[in-house]
Amino acid sequence: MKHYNLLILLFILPILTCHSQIELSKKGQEYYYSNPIITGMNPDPSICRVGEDYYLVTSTFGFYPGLPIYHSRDLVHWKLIGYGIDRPSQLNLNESEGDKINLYAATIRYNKGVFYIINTNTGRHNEDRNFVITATNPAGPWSEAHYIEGAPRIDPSLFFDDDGKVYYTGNDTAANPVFEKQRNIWMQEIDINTWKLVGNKVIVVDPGNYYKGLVLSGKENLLLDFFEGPHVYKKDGKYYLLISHGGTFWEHAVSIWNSDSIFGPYVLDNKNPIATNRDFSHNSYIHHTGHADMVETQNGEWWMVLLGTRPYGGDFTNLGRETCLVPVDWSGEWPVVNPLGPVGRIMPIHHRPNLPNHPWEEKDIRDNFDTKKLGLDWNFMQTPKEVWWHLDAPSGKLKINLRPEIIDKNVNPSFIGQRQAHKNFTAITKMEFIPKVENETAGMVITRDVSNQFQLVKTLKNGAEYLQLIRKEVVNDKIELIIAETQVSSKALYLKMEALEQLFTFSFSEDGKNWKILAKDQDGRLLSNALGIGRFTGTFIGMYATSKGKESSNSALFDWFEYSGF
Ligand code: 6LW
Repeated sequence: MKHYNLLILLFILPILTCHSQIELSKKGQEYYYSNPIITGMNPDPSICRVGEDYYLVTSTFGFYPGLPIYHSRDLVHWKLIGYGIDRPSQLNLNESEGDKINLYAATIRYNKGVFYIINTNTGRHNEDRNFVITATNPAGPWSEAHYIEGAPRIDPSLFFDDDGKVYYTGNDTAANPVFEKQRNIWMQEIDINTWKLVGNKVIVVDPGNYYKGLVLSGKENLLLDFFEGPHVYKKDGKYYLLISHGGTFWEHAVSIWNSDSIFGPYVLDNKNPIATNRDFSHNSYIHHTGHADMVETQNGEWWMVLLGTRPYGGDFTNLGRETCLVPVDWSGEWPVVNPLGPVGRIMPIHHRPNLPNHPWEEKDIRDNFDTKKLGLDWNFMQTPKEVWWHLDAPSGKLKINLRPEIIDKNVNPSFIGQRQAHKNFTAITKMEFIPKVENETAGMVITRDVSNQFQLVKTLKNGAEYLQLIRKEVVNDKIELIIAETQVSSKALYLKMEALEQLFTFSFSEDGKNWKILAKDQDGRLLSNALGIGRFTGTFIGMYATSKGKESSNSALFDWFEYSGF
């Protein structure tokens, strides 16, 4: 703790206050990095190393393209290079059962020139919903999905043993559960030529045994709910099993077991959990930490990536579960997380990996849509069945067709958005749109998953063009309220959303110079996971057009979109 206080004094105190991400001084960045390392909805991170390059994948649920692939050379600076799922032929995100939303936690591994991602499409009704995709270039293209029969539930992982055998590890409900939220960890050999599970399925960790007190050592602090996110590592001839537990919210934690043989028996490290912030207060800077993966650098250091959230304005996490990084000392039998202390805790800043600093070029905050393809940051909800957007290069505008779909569950609406990645941000777009009939609407939307949202949209009302701010809340029912509206006349409208943490301001301009506030101090907690909405996902902001259930030949043109945050 002494070391940590010194650090705060020297390197960050000056600029801690208003920034959503702890901003380190230039000097500070030479020695330290701040968490999260990838901001906005990026949960369940999995990582692998190839030479001096690191690749990381996160969960994306019903958003398309799915499974973003990030690249780094220093574990601190990450660049989005592509997606594992970016073709409708690979899998169909529109298959969604109830609120089960598609792509849960994935694992990325590299072996003999091939990258492997194993993942679960929870939207599929039947059993075989775990699949593998492969690629030789991590930026893609990735293969079609190879479904694995007989692989239940979620959080699949692959382990390539040095005898050439490959093992599948995942979680599953217990045949005879001892307690409600019991999830066992199972393992089975897998043939990566046929994608068939071979040999016996072995329960390698059964939390029911701890519940029944059959196994004592290290049980004290072991929250037994929801054993998930398993990964196998081999070190000094021993097999290690890293497992997350406690559920992905305030009790989230990570523990580790080891064994001399792949199928166990696995023994629990008596210092578990090895990583958790569950005893931190709810308004601590980073919380909910868990669902981890580990990597050894080319210099023999070990590091852990895991999800974490940044609650603000109370127990509210608008940004969803983000990706964090924490140092690991694995010089002994067991890995020790954040060895310099506080041990096992994930802090806002840590000292940097012993790797050459490798920042990527700054991203331009404005997208002028003068490219042939949409930028990688842009996502859709579910898999588009038809191409209803057009990048009109000559005019450098993005045209979005009005379609009957509205933003809702299991729908692919005319919404193109990107992750809200900062607590404080400004987003502006220039839109040209003339509504012809009352149900035609277009503009800007910020939405938590596909439910709670603010819509800053232009529409027709009593024959006149209006700009409206609509607050949509999905509790038991959908409550849509027009918070404010004003008549507008110009074809081109500049729309702006600003957030200072949970305080939102919505403005517009008809010339891009003179701005008028339509509504301010709007409560942003609508977009947090507080109301149990979008617990797994996060907040997206973007461009939207709809004709609300009716056919339309109309479209909206977006000249540019700007997003900047701090
Ligand atoms: C992920 C699992 C989890 O697959 O949430 O709460 C799922 N825990 O580990 C989606 O993030």
